[in-house]
Parts: sequence; structure tokens; C-alpha cells
Amino acid sequence: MNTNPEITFGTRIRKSPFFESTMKWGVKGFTVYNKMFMPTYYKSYLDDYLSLANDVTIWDVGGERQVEITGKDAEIFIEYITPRDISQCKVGQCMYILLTEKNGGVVNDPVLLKLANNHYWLSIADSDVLLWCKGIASSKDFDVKIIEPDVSPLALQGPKAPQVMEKIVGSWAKDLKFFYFKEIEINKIPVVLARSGWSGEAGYEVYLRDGKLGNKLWEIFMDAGKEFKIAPAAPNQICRIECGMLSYGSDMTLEENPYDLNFDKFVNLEKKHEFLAKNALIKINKNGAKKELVGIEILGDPFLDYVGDHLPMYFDQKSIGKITSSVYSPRLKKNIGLALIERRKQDIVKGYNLKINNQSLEVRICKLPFLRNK
Ligand code: THG
Repeated sequence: MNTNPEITFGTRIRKSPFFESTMKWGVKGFTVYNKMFMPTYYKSYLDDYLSLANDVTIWDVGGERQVEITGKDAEIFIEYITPRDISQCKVGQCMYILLTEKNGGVVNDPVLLKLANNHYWLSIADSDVLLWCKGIASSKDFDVKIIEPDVSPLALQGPKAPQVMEKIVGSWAKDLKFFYFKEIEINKIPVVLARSGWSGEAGYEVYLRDGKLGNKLWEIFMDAGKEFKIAPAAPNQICRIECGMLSYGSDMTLEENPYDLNFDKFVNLEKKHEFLAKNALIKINKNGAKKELVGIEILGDPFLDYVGDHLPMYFDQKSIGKITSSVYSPRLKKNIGLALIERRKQDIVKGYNLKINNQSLEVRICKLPFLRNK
């Protein structure tokens, strides 16, 4: 039996504009994200984590595709697909939003960028937002144009990221505020430069606007980052769990609504514009969510590898939910994770457990985030 199968490289799964560079710099694992190869690690999960936590790393996150919405109704269209009030979003600003379907289920959790009035990008997680948006736009007669533009994000993350960026674009990079961006050129390469990223560390995201120039952009960062010990890496499970960021497809799906995820702050039921999930979310808010997303600590020896399954979590021998992500955190020196469980009536934090390799381990519920460095 083949215990180590590989995903075949063909033309059906897309390659990002940075693909060649990632191969050159020794990528060892890929996942598939929005039907595109996306690196998961280079040296080892631990080495990559240490570079991110202590120095600076560069990530090919081209799989975070953009869905561009333009046209007369672009703003009210975005208002319609999210429960968050985006009317205060300024040109040059990002917002984290949830897209929700009619019953309140989460379709995706993109970063919204406002490039101009009635010109937005949704920088999406792994689900079919382009088709969902096109379906809604045509069924409701919105005057919008919806495309996937030639735009691919490259992330620069880690405590030394501001120094690397300063070297490339100048001192203003350090003053760019979190979740704001500027449209610029780096050595004639058109990009959108944002202060953002999925790591809990300092960092930027550089949205490349010409797929032909990906490897050139990558080398500019590698050269500038050399003196800061830059290393290629990827979205890091340890850092993002430490800082309590969720991953669509793992920690949330269409089966969860924003209240299940404790994302009340991204729902504005009173907002001015109509939105698809309004009635459903009003009802859920009134009756109370059935699930809750919690941070957990798993007692016992360090997990050396990622747990690739949603393991059931038990209380009194009864399955009360599932563990959606878990890792060993070298900084916190414990196993931490996220779980989706039946909403508790009382704040009971002890007495839970999971089963792994015929062993039962104790699980405790903890406050999120575990760690914030910014
Ligand atoms: N960057 C870009 N696109 C993306 C991601 C990204 N698309 C997919 C996925 N990641 C979307 N998920 C998130 C989750 C959290 C955040 C960003 C994208 C995030 N959260 C901040 C926090 O938790 O502190 C801020 C949230 C807030 O507004 O309060 O940054 O990483 N381009």
C-alpha cells in the first residue's frame, strides 16, 4: 500500500505567479487553495515558525484570489452580501468581513479593500465567492461587474518586516497604519501595499497586479531581506492559532453563522442597507446561537505533527463538538487549538477530553487570543 501519495501536478490546479520562486527556494509542501497550489512549508514547520516569530518571512499567498466588484451598485452589492456595515470604509482602507447566505451561514471571510468609490476587492479565503457573487448579482439585478482580476498577494510577515519594507519603499512604510493600503510601484512593478496579514506578527501584504512579474518581485524581497535573515515560509498554523485567527474550511463552514463564531462585532443588524442574511441573523441573535467557537489547551506531550482531522471533543463521555485546529506552540510550551462545541449554559472550562491514537487527553477551554504581539 502506498502510504505517502502525492497530489499530481497537472494543468487543472493553477500555479501562482510566484510558483517558480517557491520551487527554487525549496518548498516542501503545498495545499490547494481556490484551485491553486499554495505552499505550506519549506525547511520544517518549526524552522519556518521560528523565522516568522523572530525575523521575517515571505509567503506566496497567491491562492487568496481577488474578486473585483465595480459598477454603479458595487457598494450596495457588498452591503447586500455581508452583515457588516461597510459604509464607513474609506478609500485606501481594508475591512475584515463575513459573507453570509440567506440562512446566516458563512460563505467566506475575506478582507475587503476599497480602491475607489464603487471599486472593491474581496481578498477571499478558500470557497467559490466569484460564482456565488455572480449568481446573486444576476438574480437581484445589481448593476455591477464582477471579475477575478490578475492580482496575487505576497505576504511579508515577522517582526523585521517593517525594516525590510522601509529599505524597499522608504520610511513611510513604517507609518502605514494597520488595515490601510497604498497603490504604488516597486521597481516599476504595480502593486497594492497593505499593512495586514494572517500571522499576529508585524507585516505587509503586497498585491501584485501583473502576474508576469511575480518572480521579479519575489527576488526584490529576498535581496532586501537578506541582512534580516529573511526566509521563505507560508501561512503558519502555530502563529495564527496563538493569535486566534480562524481558517475558513477548518474552523468555520457554511454550517456556522457569525454568532456561532463569536463574531458579533462583524454583524450590524441595524445597518442602513438591506442584506441577504438579515432576517436569519435577527432570529439567531434573538434565540441565541447553538454553537460556540472556543480556544482550547490539550494537556499531555507536545503534538509533533499537525492533526489533520476534526477530532470529536467529549464531556461526560458525550461528544459535544469537534476540535477544528490544534498545534504545539513552542512559545507557550503547550498544545493549543480551536474547537466548535455546543454552546455552554455555564462557563465550564475543565473536564473535557479527546481521543487520539487510543489515548484520552484532557482538554481545557481558554480565552482567545492565546498571544498577541502587535
Ligand atoms: N490576507 C488577505 N486575504 C485573505 C487572508 C489574509 N483572505 C483569506 C483569509 N486570509 C481571510 N481571513 C482572515 C482572518 C483574519 C484576518 C485577515 C484575514 C485579520 N484579522 C485581524 C485580527 O484578527 O486581529 C483584524 C480583524 C479586525 O478587523 O478586527 O487580519 O490574511 N489579503
